[in-house]
Amino acid sequence: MERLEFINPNQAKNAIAVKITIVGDSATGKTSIFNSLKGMFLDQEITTIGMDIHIFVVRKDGKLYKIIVNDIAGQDRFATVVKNFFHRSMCTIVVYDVTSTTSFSNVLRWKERVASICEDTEFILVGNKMDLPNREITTSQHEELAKEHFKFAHRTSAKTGQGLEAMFQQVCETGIEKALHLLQENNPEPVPFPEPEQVSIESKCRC
Ligand SMILES: Nc1nc2c(ncn2[C@@H]2O[C@H](COP(=O)(O)OP(=O)(O)OP(=O)(O)O)[C@@H](O)[C@H]2O)c(=O)[nH]1
Ligand SMILES: [Mg+2]
Repeated sequence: MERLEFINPNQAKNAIAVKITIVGDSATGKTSIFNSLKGMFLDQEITTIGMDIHIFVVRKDGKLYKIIVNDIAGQDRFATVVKNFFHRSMCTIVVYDVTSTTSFSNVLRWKERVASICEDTEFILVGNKMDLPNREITTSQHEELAKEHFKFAHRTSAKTGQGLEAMFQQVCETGIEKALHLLQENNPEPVPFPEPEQVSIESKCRC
């Protein structure tokens, strides 16, 4: 996979928008994953209210893409309102915390919630907090769930940065592929006009 080049967001004129959604239980580390990618992991908990947005601009095959990440609040009190943010997600990350069996058992519930609003999104599974010693979810549990229900799967640590770049690269690649596909569907190749001789009016005129 060719490495993506990160661009200053101020130079993102004409970039193609790629919408990414990240869901999962509260405190699994969704916001921390993207803060860490921006180089600012925080140890204290700052729960997301409704939704946070993270923006990255990347270049791939000479084209610019604006990766817009909708970082959805995991707390139940936001369940009704956050549904509105799932529309047109091109790639959806479902996160669990590898030290929390509850968050792991809620993974499919989150996937279903998004799929019920946005059928046509690709799902990527992420097990986060791999730096912690008290891991509850085994590699085989992670792989089994991934094999049955997800296009790709990763394990990460927002704290140490483990696995983050590979995960983000795959998320971007998957979202970009979807965005290009949608663009092509909405703007199919124009049908070429027939050659002038084929539409000659003179040739049919009997007056
Ligand atoms: N050790 C460790 N702690 C982490 C990691 N990722 C996140 N945390 C911590 O977990 C807590 C919750 O992280 P958040 O990123 O706020 O979780 P969230 O999923 O965005 O939570 P909501 O916004 O409530 O949905 C914070 O105290 C983070 O510092 C990780 O990889 N390792
Ligand atoms: Mg958050």
